[in-house]
Amino acid sequence: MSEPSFEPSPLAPRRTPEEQARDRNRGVGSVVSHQAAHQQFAEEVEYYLSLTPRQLPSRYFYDELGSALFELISRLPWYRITRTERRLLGAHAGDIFARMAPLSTLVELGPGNGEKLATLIAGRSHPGMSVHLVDVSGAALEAATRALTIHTDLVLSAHQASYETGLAEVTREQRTTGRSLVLFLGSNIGNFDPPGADAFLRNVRAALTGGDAVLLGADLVKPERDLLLAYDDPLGVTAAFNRNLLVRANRELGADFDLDGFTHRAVWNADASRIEMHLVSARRQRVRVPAARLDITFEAGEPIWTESSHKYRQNDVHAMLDRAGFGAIEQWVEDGFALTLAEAR
Ligand code: AVI
Repeated sequence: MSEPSFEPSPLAPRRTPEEQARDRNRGVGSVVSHQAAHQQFAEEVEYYLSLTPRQLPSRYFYDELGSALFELISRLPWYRITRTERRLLGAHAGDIFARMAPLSTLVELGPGNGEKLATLIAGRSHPGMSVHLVDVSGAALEAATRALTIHTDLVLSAHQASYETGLAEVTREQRTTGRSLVLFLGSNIGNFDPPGADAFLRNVRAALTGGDAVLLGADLVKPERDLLLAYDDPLGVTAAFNRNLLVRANRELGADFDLDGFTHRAVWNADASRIEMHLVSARRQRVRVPAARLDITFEAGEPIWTESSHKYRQNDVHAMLDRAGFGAIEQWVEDGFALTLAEAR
């Protein structure tokens, strides 16, 4: 399959290249009211399902059920990103804080349930350190705040906002003179396409000053068999996570996707260095999505491309950070996963 075509469809308002990069990358949309969020979901489904090949943006995986399914994925023996990263964070926290001294501000973009940050700060006191959690999901912010409340020496702020807006808020609020560290973990970077990842890191760099840093978690290229097991697990949890997009479209947009009519497929695209997830139509079938003004006939075998998860070589991570204006200080690697600390130049 070729790179996704992000040419605006005749159904969608024409977007600037910047807007397109923002649109297609998870978590970078703006936070809006419930009604506006519904409208945005409808418009994006209309736009992306009208592309060739048909697509659905992976950021819509994370409704309440999707977030719970992702938590389950992170416990599967075949999906090692979460566990390996936690081990690395626990093992190298001392080193990270020593290298970042005097650290006054920690910002986590997309904190999930807060466990990664909790692992990083466990067993140390950080009197008066400001910790900012940035996420579009109020539920994620609540869970992360709960996971961190035992650390009464921290000054905790939650920002229900896109990464961009949240970072800008943090910069505006900043009163301290120490250094800042931005965490972007879990290989969330891999869900951006390469131009989107570059744009995202450049934004992070623009919000920082020289001497601040980013801690980036990135999953590395590994044998295809291992990658396929991680994204098409024998228990079918990832398949459920993928198909939940259709459940969501049925519930929120009045669509009539037949869940049994779409099969989960994960493929390794070696040329683009990414795992792609698709939902493949099992037969020729008609699907209506009233709120998105769509009436589609899927051919048998026709895919909907739902996610790309890019995998890197250690040097790719350095190069990506370098392009954004960061110089790597240290990279810790274990079990096919790299945690890289890089300083803003
Ligand atoms: C959140 N993100 C980094 C996960 C990944 O590995 O791309 C989402 C995921 N998709 C399938 N399994 C997990």
